[in-house]
Amino acid sequence: MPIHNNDIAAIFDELADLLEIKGENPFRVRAYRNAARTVAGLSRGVAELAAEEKGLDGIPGIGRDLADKIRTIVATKKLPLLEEMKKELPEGLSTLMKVRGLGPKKIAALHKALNVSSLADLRKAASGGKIRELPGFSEKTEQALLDELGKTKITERGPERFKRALAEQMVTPLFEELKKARGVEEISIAGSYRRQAETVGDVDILVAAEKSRDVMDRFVHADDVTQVLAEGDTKSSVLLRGGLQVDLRVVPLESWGAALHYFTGSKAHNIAVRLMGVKRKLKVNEYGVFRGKKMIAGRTEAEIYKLFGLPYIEPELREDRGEIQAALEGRLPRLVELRDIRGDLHSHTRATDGRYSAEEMAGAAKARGYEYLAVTDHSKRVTMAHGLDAARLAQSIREIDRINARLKGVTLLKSIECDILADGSLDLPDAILGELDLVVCSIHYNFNLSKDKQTERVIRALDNRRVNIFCHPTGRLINERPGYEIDLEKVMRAAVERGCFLELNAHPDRLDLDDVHCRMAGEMGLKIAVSTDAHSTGDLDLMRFGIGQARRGWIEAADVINTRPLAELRRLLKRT
Ligand code: DGT
Ligand code: CA
Ligand code: CA
Ligand code: ZN
Repeated sequence: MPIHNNDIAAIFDELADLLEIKGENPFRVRAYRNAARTVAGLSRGVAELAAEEKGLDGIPGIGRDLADKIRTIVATKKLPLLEEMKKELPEGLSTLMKVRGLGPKKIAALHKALNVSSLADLRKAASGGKIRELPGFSEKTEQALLDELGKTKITERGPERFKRALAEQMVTPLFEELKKARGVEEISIAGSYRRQAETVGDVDILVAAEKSRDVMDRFVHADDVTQVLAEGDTKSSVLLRGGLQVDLRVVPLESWGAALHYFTGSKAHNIAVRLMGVKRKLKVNEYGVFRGKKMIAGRTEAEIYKLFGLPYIEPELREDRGEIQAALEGRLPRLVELRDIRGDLHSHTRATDGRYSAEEMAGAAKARGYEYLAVTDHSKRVTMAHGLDAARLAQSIREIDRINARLKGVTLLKSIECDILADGSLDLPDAILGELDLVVCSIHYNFNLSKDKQTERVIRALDNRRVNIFCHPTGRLINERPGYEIDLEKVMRAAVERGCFLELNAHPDRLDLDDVHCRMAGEMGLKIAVSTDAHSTGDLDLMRFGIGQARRGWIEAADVINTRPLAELRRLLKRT
């Protein structure tokens, strides 16, 4: 079995973690982190590239040394340097990295002061009130750690829940394989995955077939399966490489709709539908809807909803958050779709930490049928990304004018991702910001202000009439770090009053805003931008994850500014 890009990325990430815990040179740490990101983001398999003579040459950020390491990993599935590091440091330390709120620096501190080197040690130290006394920790962080340990089951394999995008990468080859099986009449992924949840506990695949033999065979013998947890005629479960559990169910075709509905969930939505059935003396289960012994619906999902006098309810809405009431009253949202999107309003180029030129990014936007792409490189405060000062931004403005003059069918919008400084002022002077088509702004530093201060800081930035969009509004990274403390509702109201917008960052590590805040935005009349924060041409395809999240938040096309044609978008970007 060739090694996956993800596995290689995981090795580099773990190495970076351990080096950082050890307090090694930050540049070295960053080189491995960047390598992990690069490898994970490549569209071709690294194993395949490594087999070609010069296949690894010219991958940005992968120099000779890293290329050698990659070849070693491809050949042996191991990296000697990582194995050495693991021997040097207690094993549990890398598991601690999986705890939300703990980074390498904190882990190093806990290890040094309290000899914490496993989850069990951490739990003991936290419940014993030992952690609050350490410099850099407080009673609050100690409590947060305890909450976190209670909430998510963290295993040696990693967090219990997988980011949806990662689950997608892991399960897609298997899913494609199952589609080819003899006897498969219908096939779909169900569960939280189909509901576009940002993370999934496991992946549920549903098949309609008379004979389940071939599909079950292919399932338990698939390439990526490391363990068969259960095997039967209609029901099996496996673990994939990387630790993702996949369940497969096979049902008869006449039950397809009922089963798809049942296994799509959510459980809460199912219970609400079943209760509607009870009121009408109908039994609803995964085999169908029954009056007495007679099956009266179940071939399609729509049929089941229709039986209760409801229009079809999209999977993303099935969370028992009022969707059934809304359906009854005929006020279900018409959810935004990927094809409604006319452009992307957050992208980076080689001028800062992107991997391609503005022109190449424009070509990629055009290839996706977009009308416009905003180039939003970082501002100078973000030194790690070599952010732009006013002079370099002026240069980039002139360059984009030149590119636009020769571009056909797509327009680059001149912009900047301006850093919001700790006091809420912007990182660049108004004069240069005034020359841009739009200004997006975000927080990259000073995450630890009090909630009030953080909220004030952002609202002060929005006070600047040049600002249009506040990006990745909470700063959270899914499964990695919680967002900073901020009164988002207050920020959202301030944005409505000032005629600016919030971003739903579509990157699957962020998906920030979350579904609940998207819905809140829709309800208060705040429009959002769904943007990918692309650092490469391929990243533009991350849009679909943002759309999934927006749909979970009841968002319609009209709520999203980048569904508008350019002329209309320009009007929306004009603040009075
Ligand atoms: P996950 O895997 O934690 O991300 O979330 P789900 O929603 O995929 O949950 P999972 O895999 O345990 O089950 C798939 C679906 O099967 C779930 O969404 C609804 C349905 N289901 C599972 N257990 C029950 C149950 O006890 N009652 C009802 N009504 N439905 C259930
Ligand atoms: Ca599931
Ligand atoms: Ca499941
Ligand atoms: Zn960005």
